Amino acid sequence: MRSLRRKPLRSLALLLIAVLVGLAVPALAAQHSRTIPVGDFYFVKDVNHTPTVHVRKGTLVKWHFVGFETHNVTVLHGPAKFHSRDKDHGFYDHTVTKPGTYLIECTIHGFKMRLVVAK
Ligand SMILES: [Cu+2]
Repeated sequence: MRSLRRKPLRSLALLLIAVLVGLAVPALAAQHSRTIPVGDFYFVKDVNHTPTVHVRKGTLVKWHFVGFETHNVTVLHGPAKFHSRDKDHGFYDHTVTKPGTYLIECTIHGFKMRLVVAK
């Protein structure tokens, strides 16, 4: 029967699709990410100026709470508003989708950083 003889081809096609999906999933997982420390009492590193971090649009930004005190990540000015909860450990993750310059503050202590998102 013709239909029986076609089935191996169908299996081959399904196998091919499975292989292509298998290749595509790791590519999605390879989204750009950038980790930014949140310490006592600074973003990025303990310096006497407001640090600036440059990333591309679509980057997953991971603020890592490395201090002993409780802090937060809050956009004061920028193309989009987002903020974390008050945290003393772990991460706050946010994917930046709108290009521009964000001024970010820990509203508990007042230290700041700039995040520049390129197109
Ligand atoms: Cu703080």
